[in-house]
Amino acid sequence: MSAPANDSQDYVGFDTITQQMERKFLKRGFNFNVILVGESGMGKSTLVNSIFSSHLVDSQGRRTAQEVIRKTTEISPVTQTLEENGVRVRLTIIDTPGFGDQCNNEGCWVPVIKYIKDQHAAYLERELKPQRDRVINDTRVHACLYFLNPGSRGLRPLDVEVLKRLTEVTNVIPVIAKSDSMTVEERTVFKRRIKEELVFHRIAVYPYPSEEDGEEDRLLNSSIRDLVPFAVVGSEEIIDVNGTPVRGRRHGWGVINIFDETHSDFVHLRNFMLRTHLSDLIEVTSQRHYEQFRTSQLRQIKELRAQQAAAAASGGIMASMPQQAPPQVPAIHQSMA
Ligand SMILES: Nc1nc2c(ncn2[C@@H]2O[C@H](COP(=O)(O)OP(=O)(O)OP(=O)(O)O)[C@@H](O)[C@H]2O)c(=O)[nH]1
Ligand SMILES: [Mg+2]
Repeated sequence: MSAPANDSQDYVGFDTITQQMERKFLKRGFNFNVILVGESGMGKSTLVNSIFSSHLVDSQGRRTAQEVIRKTTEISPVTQTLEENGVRVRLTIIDTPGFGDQCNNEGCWVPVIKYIKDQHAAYLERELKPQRDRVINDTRVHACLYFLNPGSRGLRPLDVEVLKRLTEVTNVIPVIAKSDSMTVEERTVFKRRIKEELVFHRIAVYPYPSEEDGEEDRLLNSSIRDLVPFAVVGSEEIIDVNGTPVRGRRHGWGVINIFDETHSDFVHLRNFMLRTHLSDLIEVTSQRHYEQFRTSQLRQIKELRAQQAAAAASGGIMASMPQQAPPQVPAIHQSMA
């Protein structure tokens, strides 16, 4: 620990708490878990690899002609530890198979919601163990990137169904997939329509308004809400543009630089997720989504225990009456997708 800035007798030293916390945090690292939801081929894997500048998950996009085309076929979490300036993040990307690809998409969201609730349940179980682990491995989903099809006119009925359910259990960040397929005007109209439809269907996407927010946070969050849904373009390819390497996509008419703010909202999305709201995404998961799950689970257990106690008590009074089996307290977790 570095020496206190002020060594006088009157200096108490509790202002070093931030340094103390930082050291602990650096030693421990942290988990960040992101789920990708959207139709097959919408560029989910490519975008997340672009955001983290690493090839974390397989994308259909081939980086060499020899590579085979891959397609995500099951919910597959991939964890990797990334390090930047001494800070370690255990990043888990949960890639989900294409959504809405079937003729009948009824219930196609069930496995995704189940996965998210399973992680809450696993955390609660570890938290309630008589001998808890000092640090609970956090597999709870902190953010969901929801990919909207740029070819649709707005939210489709399936999007509404899925978004309603997803926003109840996690922080949803909607993005317009492959936005390079739209003109600037189309993108503006599409964004406006999505915003209106989210309000109409009462779908609350992240970031949520909070009374704790100061003026600065309010301004930042309002500028982010203006951008939602983020019009993104992803690429794992480095293209040479007049001798300058550019991460982008080559079209017949030119090259899209994914980092260029006039071409897409990619940089805004990445800054928002990683530079300004990373800690808030984790905190809100714990304080809002997990807390709701925890409260409802513990309430259910309490009610069942009360029923058991009542059954036991009435068993004493009505000893002569035929006995019914007492209700069982369930193991935590019902996947109520
Ligand atoms: N035009 C355009 N194409 C993209 C973009 N992002 C990815 N692609 C291409 O779209 C195809 C599918 O990309 P993936 O990232 O594998 O899509 P996915 O959503 O992960 O697909 P599944 O895993 O099958 O669900 C590849 O050929 C990518 O190169 C984008 O922003 N714009
Ligand atoms: Mg994929």
